[in-house]
Amino acid sequence: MAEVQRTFVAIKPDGVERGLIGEVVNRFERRGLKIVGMKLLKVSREMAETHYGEHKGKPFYEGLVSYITSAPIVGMVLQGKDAVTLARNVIGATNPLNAAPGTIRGDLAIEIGRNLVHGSDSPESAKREIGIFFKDSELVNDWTRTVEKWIAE
Ligand code: IDP
Ligand code: MG
Repeated sequence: MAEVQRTFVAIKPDGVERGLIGEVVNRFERRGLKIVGMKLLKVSREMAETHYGEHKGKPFYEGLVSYITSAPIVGMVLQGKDAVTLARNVIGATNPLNAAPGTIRGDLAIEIGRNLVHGSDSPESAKREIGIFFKDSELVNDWTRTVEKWIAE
């Protein structure tokens, strides 16, 4: 049974610098996911270390923290049935070299260290990541879209 979930998606600094905010947001909107939170922010080193804690000690970790803190990101909370998997599928494989055409990374990126977008990998990660980037008061919890019945049964 499909479950309504929330996921944390971020347009990373390369996406913001390259003027791809609209292009990326558009892909999630068109797919049918509901945006319940969105903001532009500069990620602090502390936030980056919390968010990417699982990668601490890996060879790419320092570069990753420096990349994600180098320019603003756009953080989003997206909601929908199976939102976590759905968003990961819209984003594509971690290494853009292996990302399918039609995915964000497969269409717009070429390298793993500049892969444009982040998406939570599980409902538990989503919960944790949403908590890093958003206060509950910044999320719209009391909105039913009028188009909802045309997107999901
Ligand atoms: P994901 O973003 O698809 O979930 P993860 O394995 O969780 O992929 O890695 C987090 C991020 O760390 C990637 O999106 C990418 O920006 C960066 N990263 C992962 N592996 C490498 C690497 O080998 N070199 C450079 N950056 C990497
Ligand atoms: Mg990940």
